Amino acid sequence: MTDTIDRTTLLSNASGEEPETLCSYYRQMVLIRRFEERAAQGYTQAKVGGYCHLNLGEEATVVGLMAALRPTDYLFTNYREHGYAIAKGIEPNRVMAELYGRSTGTSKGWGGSMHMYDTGTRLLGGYGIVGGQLPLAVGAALAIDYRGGDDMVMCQMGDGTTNIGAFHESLNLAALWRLPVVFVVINNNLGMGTTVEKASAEPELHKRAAAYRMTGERVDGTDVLAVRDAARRLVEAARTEGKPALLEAVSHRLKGHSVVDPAKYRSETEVAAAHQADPLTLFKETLLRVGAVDEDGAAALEESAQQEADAAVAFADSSPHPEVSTLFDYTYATPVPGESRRLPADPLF
Ligand SMILES: Cc1ncc(C[n+]2csc(CCOP(=O)(O)OP(=O)(O)O)c2C)c(N)n1
Ligand SMILES: [Mg+2]
Repeated sequence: MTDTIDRTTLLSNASGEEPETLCSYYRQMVLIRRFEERAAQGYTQAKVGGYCHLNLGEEATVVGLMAALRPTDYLFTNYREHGYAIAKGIEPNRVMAELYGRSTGTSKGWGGSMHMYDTGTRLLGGYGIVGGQLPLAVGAALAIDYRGGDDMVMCQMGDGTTNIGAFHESLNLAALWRLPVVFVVINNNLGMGTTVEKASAEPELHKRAAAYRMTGERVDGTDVLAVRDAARRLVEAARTEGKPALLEAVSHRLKGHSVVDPAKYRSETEVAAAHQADPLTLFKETLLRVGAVDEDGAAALEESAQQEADAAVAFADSSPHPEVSTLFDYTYATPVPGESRRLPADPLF
């Protein structure tokens, strides 16, 4: 990674904040960490199926970004979205139930880890196809522009996504039509096992915005306050002036690409550096230093976050599986003549 992170900024940013705000961000970050650990455990117990990508190490980015949005703003993400779903306001119970494939989940158990969806909180999807969310996010921004009002769209993606054709098509249209959308690249330096330097001719990803005469900024993704403030500025410009933007949050993936990836391609030094930049440790130290919380207070927040994650597991585990008869209920939004509802082993004719 080409960037150096200035640790003093987090401290000076935090000095001007209300202790309640700082504590609430810290608790959300810990909740996401504990939730993801329980999700990984559920996977090893075969309670969670399919793919499963975690936000471990990216919690400050997730919480900072979501703090910049109004509840009515729309969000599109890639498949690494459990933390976003929680920070956008979905109950952890429903997120865990979706991972467990239960009918109480955000997508009634049919979506799983990569396909959380919730109209109430305006999370319009996790997407498993790299870059699949971008054209849809631009479409949503076009709908907002067409209807009027001051909603906006945030579209999250990874660094690897910036080399997908849909990235360029989407940024071009958003800029050309002045749509209220902020694209956010989570630069964790890895697309599966490939580094940004190996994959991107311009590794400073925010600079790609220049090709579309769009604002492009880079922010330290381990600093929840810097992320929130940068996102807020860009979100408001998108909302009020129809100025789309590209924000790059430099972040760290603590574990493998997905829960089944042992990440053998990473050196010990690299993994140690990621752990040194652990946003939870950094933020807790900062909170203690500015006196927003003491050790006992921090421990109480951590304990309550652990309990909430554990409760989500209990809720998911005790929730029913969807009825097999509902398997085809959500394939199309409206009835389609001649739609096949054949189950495996059903006769063809
Ligand atoms: C169109 C497409 N190509 C390839 C894949 C396989 N794939 C899944 S995740 C991924 C890496 C994406 O990396 P990045 O955008 O940096 O996101 P991160 O996993 O780091 O959050 C790839 C290549 C896919 N899902 N979709
Ligand atoms: Mg990546």
